[in-house]
Amino acid sequence: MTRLSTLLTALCLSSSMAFAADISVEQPVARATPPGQPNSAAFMQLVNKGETTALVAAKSSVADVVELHTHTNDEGVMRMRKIEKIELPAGETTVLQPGGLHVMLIGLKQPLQAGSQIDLSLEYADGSQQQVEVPVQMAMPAGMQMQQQKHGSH
Ligand SMILES: [Cu+2]
Repeated sequence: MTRLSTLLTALCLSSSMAFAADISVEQPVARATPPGQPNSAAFMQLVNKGETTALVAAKSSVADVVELHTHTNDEGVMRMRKIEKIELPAGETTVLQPGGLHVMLIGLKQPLQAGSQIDLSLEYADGSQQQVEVPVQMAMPAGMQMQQQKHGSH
């Protein structure tokens, strides 16, 4: 009995270590697309309750390629660019939102319809993966409307 419980304890410890990243994904949303639009984006809040890690990759069955992107302000023009990872500092909430960090869905196999859900698999720096169901919603175009609103208020 003692040996068995020691073995079970060891198994439990090793399985919990395999899921070292402790990230809670809140308010995930993917942007609905009109027919013919090949790309979309997903947004969410990543709450890191564990140690510092990073989001290093993502995939989804609805898109050929999924990339991690950010926006940079290039002399007033917002441009997207691919980044290798999204840092997730311990104890902090990292926000992916229109006009900022986002998960880019490239080469959609079909239009994303509002009210449906897509699957998203997130991979962290320690190799652990997390499956997320992401609701599809109509959303404002990334950056552009927000930009105009900001400029209008000046
Ligand atoms: Cu993008």
